[in-house]
Amino acid sequence: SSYYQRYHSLEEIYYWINWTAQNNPSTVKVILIGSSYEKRPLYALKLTLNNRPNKTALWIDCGIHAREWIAPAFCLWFVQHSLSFYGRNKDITNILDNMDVYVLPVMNPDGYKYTWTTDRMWRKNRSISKGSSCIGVDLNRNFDANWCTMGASHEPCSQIYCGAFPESEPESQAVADFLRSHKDSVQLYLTIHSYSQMLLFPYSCTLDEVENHQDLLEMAQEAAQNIKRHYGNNYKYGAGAKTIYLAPGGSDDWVYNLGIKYSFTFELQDRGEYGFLLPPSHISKACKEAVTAVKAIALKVIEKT
Ligand code: 0X9
Ligand code: ZN
Repeated sequence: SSYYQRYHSLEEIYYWINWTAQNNPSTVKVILIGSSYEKRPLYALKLTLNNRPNKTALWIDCGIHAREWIAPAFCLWFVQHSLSFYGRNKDITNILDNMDVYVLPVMNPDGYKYTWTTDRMWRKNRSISKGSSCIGVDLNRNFDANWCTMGASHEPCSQIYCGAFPESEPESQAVADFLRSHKDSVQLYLTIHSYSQMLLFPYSCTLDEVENHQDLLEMAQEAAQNIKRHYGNNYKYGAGAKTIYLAPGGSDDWVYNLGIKYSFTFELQDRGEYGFLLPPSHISKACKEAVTAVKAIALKVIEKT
């Protein structure tokens, strides 16, 4: 199997980031956006395949939840796919001609490391809370979108602990800071999770519909239909709160309120057979499906803007 059909340790991913940038000096840059609670670097890659002026941008982050190993695997796959199919595949070329792409392969490096060494089912980051022996904040409850209302918990021992205050964690703060300072160029935000095969969009923090609900619904529907047609798998789609559950403090909702009106959470394979323990033999199909969805959605964003 190829490098991209395996899961990689955090050290291997850091090595891969550096290697990818070195091998593509004119198109790939490494950006240090911050560091984790345990002081590991948060590196994003910036892909610039075409230097035309006034380009918009696509942001993709992976691995906000430690145990969802298919997510970092997808970020690596997507970078590799973009670099090798630019100029050969019509859709990839069109997307990269019109957008720069930022990819953060592992948003939660401390948690990811911990799933490789100690507890495969760890979800949160690894920060210590005052007054509790329980560790970790759910980074996808730590953003400032109806923070810690119904669907999150103030209890540090909870898997959905929201943290002491919005953006209390260095990982969520780094992503929020980067997006605040790039909100004029970033038009499309994607955050990759697993599992359950869903394409979700805001809101998850309230049952209210967003102003461009119909647009987002059509984009997600087209993406799901393309996956079904090419790969036969079913993906549900819809606003988060009504499709899975109310869950405040997520990055997708916060980004939407910041003004990035195309914001999606992908929940990749599977639907529970293996769950978070998706075998490496399934990586390629899971990533191909997700690329199909990215293409459908990014092309629609380009059409609309
Ligand atoms: O609950 C989550 O954070 C995500 N599901 S997961 O099983 N990967 O943990 C769904 C996130 C949907 N978006 C928001 N809740 N904002
Ligand atoms: Zn998740």
